[in-house]
Amino acid sequence: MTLKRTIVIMIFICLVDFAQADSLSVKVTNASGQAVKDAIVYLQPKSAMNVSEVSAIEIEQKNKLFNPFISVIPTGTIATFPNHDGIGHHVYSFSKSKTFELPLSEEELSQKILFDKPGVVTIGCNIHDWMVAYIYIVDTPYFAKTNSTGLANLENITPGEYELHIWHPGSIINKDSVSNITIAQSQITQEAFTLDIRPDYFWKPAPPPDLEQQEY
Ligand SMILES: [Cu+2]
Repeated sequence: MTLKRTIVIMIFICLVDFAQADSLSVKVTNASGQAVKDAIVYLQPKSAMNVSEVSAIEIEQKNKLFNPFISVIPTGTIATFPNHDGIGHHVYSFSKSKTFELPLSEEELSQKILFDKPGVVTIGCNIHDWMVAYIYIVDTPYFAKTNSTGLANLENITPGEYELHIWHPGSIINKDSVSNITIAQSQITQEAFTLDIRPDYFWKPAPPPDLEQQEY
């Protein structure tokens, strides 16, 4: 069920003419004013821009959970999904940006998956329904994830016109919140966003209590 509620966006722009120039600091809170961690924050350039060099990440399977839970990566990143549990996992995604499947295995998988299309990829496990991870693929060198205080910092930004995107899997609008922003030379820009989070949103996936000790 999708509830349509307005995202309240409060923008404070603070200009400082020294220290880390050309940077953007974004604070994300929920409707109650609490910090929202693991929100994806990125600047989409309005003209083509080289994405940073190709990198690699690991999404491990440990204690019947994916770790990390939420990742943000540039297009061209390669991911591996090592299984440290010694029990079978069957990793898959049906998302538009990347569809793949790593058949049931108890081994440490070394298969490389290339993420070359922007968008959100939801990763699941066919054996353990609660196992979920999100990978957000972005076509920009400027991206970050909010920390436990709801803060994300983007640095060394080329001055210019951008779209500022904010995304969180618990967001009621279920898509990016987008606004236009100008990054000016030698300035630190600060913005604050309020995201409405679904009341039933789980902040961290967990196995059902009665299954936690079960060996399978
Ligand atoms: Cu599993």
